[in-house]
Amino acid sequence: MKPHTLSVLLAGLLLAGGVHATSAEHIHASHAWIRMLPGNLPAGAYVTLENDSDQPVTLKGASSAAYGEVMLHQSSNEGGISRMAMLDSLAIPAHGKALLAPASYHLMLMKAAAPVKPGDTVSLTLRFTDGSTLVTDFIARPANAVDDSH
Ligand SMILES: [Cu+2]
Repeated sequence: MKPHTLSVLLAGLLLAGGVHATSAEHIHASHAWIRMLPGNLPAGAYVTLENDSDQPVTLKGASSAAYGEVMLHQSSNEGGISRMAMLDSLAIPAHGKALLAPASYHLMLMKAAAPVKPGDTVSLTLRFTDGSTLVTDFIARPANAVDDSH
């Protein structure tokens, strides 16, 4: 088989794969965790994202088999009133990092497919505007868990 034939075959296989986006090898996730809240309250997911590349990378959202809806939010506190706003995207600077942490940026997890307990691992697929994705395991922690990412 000529090398050319092989590459055409591979291209065909990749196309057949369809939905498989490239894995974001330039992004590294650490300290990924979820703060569980009682009842059906939405849970916040937190993670540190580091960008190894020379280009800024933009997180545009995430999805998970465990949750029907995942939204990118930013918490703020104005005059003692805490608010959450939806964000379209969050930039991770070249050779820099973005911190998703309590009282700041987070992924809001809604419509749990099944109850998630502290200690469970939930896989989230982070999506970036360059089309790449990063599958990351988040550890579920109780509501009173403290942020240890610093
Ligand atoms: Cu939120």
